[in-house]
Amino acid sequence: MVAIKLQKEENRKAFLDVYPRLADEILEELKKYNMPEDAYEWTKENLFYNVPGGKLNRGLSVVDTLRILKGDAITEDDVFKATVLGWLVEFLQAFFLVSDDIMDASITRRGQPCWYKKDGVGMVAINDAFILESCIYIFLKKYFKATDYYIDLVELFHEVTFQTELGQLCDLITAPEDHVDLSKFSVAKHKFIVIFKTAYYSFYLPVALAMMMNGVKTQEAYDQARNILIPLGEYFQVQDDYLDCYGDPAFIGKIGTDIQDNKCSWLVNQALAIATPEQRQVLDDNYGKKDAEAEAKIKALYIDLGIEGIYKAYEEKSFQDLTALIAQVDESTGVKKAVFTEFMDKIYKRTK
Ligand code: GPP
Ligand code: MG
Ligand code: MG
Ligand code: MG
Repeated sequence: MVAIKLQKEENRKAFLDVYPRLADEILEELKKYNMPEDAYEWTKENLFYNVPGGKLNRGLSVVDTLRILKGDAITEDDVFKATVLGWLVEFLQAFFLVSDDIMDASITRRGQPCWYKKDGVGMVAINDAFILESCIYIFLKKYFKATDYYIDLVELFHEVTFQTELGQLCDLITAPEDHVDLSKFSVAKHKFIVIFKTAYYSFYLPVALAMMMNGVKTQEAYDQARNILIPLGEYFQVQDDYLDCYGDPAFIGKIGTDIQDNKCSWLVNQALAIATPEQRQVLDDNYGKKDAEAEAKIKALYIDLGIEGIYKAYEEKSFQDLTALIAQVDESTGVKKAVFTEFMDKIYKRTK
């Protein structure tokens, strides 16, 4: 157990050590273009402020998955390439988070002010997000153009980006700032939103990348992986919704905004399902208001409704359902059960 933990720490450190080299490679591109000094320094800060500094779950999962798939046959070059792909998932995530924080009017992220909130940044952050996205394709070309799966990687990043943007669209238009209408919410709507805005890029993408690297070509294998990773990602985003309200901002590194932002969160859907007409009135009157007092009324109602208990029960049931799904995996197609249990271990009962 201790040995496994030490190994994990070492893998994480090795992963982190590659980042400065990647950032430098982007900065070299800027030098080639003779970018003015201030734009060079700006981009340097963008790269170091927004890409590293997260939990790195998504990025590390590419390397972890490849290790499981290849076993002892894994080479140093394999680990390096998987590390690059892992960082590309982190670039994608940085592109999404910088943008999402503007759209959600968030205040902090990863324990520091959101990038757009920094003095002098503001809406330049939108273009900075685009730059982070472009980095993905610079690296894919640089490190993978010579492989027979290069186009598969490019298409996968494009497809998953599109899916995430569709999820974000539904998230946003279900939560208009100027018009609260809780009848727009439903458990089914929530499920669609979270699968698209989170599950594809956070869970399916890292595993599919490692499978492509390992030469897996059959559709059946990718379908099997997707059938487990999408519900796993759904569970992960329900945790995110829960932590938005109940997490400790000092620990999760961000201040929750879902109630004031009128979000179709898992919590409000649970509340809507069991509220009496009087409690429903409290929800209608206070949800989605940019006002701390109204937010406090919603939180008090969640306590009356026992929402935390409902969440704990959901967490248990999800664990059992996912464990059952994993048990059914047919390993002969080119996936391994351990890929999924590894993910489960990373996120089950997470508090950040
Ligand atoms: C998480 O939603 C979803 C994303 C970060 C995807 C954003 C997609 C774009 C196309 C910009 P969230 O708002 O609940 O995340 P958090 O709680 O971390 O702000
Ligand atoms: Mg959001
Ligand atoms: Mg957000
Ligand atoms: Mg959230």
